[in-house]
Amino acid sequence: MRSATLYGYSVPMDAGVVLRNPLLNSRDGLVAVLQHNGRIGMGEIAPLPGFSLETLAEAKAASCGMLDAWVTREPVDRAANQAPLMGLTDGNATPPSVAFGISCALAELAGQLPEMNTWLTVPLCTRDPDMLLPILLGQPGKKQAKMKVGMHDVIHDSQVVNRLLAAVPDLYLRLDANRRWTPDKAAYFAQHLDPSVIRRIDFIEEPCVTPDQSLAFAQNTGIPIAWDESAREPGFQLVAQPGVAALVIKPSLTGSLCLCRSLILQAQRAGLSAVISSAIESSLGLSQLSRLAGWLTPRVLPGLDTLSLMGSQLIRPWPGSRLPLITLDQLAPIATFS
Ligand code: OSB
Ligand code: MG
Repeated sequence: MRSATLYGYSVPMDAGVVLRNPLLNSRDGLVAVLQHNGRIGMGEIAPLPGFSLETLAEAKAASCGMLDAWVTREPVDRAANQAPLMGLTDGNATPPSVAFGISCALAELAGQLPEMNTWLTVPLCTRDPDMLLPILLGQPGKKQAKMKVGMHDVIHDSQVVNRLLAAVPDLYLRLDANRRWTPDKAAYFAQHLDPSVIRRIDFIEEPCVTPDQSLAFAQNTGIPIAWDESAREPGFQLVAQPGVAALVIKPSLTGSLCLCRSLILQAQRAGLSAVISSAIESSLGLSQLSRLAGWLTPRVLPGLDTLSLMGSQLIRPWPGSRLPLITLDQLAPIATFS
């Protein structure tokens, strides 16, 4: 017997520092809970306003359709059991957030999403870089952090980067400009970096407005770039190019585990690092992203340090977080399928 329930959640959020959208002050999403043969699988479906193309209402409708189809389909044969990794959840009609969440739930049911979890993430330096220092000292292995740039003037940004890299001589930085810079501004930023710290910038995500401008920036400055927004645009082709170091993959904006896995493999084959990253999921989604990263990108730390932007955790706690936990029985069921 298969059964499924779809729940809704809403958690207060202050993501202004990451999303550059101070008006978005709650994170709203869905949780799909699948049950079969005494096993349970969960997935989070949370379109991110400003990034996802689907709305929450569209995600809800698509989720209901998929859960209904799942419970009424003939009991599992071997092929159906492999559904999450066969990509049955992707398709033009399935929004990425839904494909990701339902494939996670199916993978948990089928025991295909490894439980082993390191909970490691690259810390996100949001407001005060000095707050990062104690976290970095506690990091095992390579010290690394991520910093948003492009919100202040480029002189300010370059000074913060110089200061941080000078203060911690074994620190490596990922930067993210979210396409904020014109080629001139990007060049100006690079000119104001201390030449001795440049080799400790692992990459900068999307420095310029267009991919061609970002490629030219990498080639002119020697600072490697990573694709994030560009990789989700229609027609994007993942190829090895000089100056391109990494592909950032946000599964909630991309699609099923199967699709994410094939992108990760493509990136790795092209010699790029594949970096699993948060689309500001709750602690439930983040813990699954962490498991996914430990499984498929074990040598690259994911970018999952967004839980502190939220007012609570959801269903599964993240170790060390002091935020209150909303449990499953506190959520409102939206629809039940059996
Ligand atoms: O641009 O990478 C982004 C979160 C939500 C939407 C977009 C982005 C982000 C992050 C997540 O920066 C944090 C990370 O990648 O480490
Ligand atoms: Mg980015």
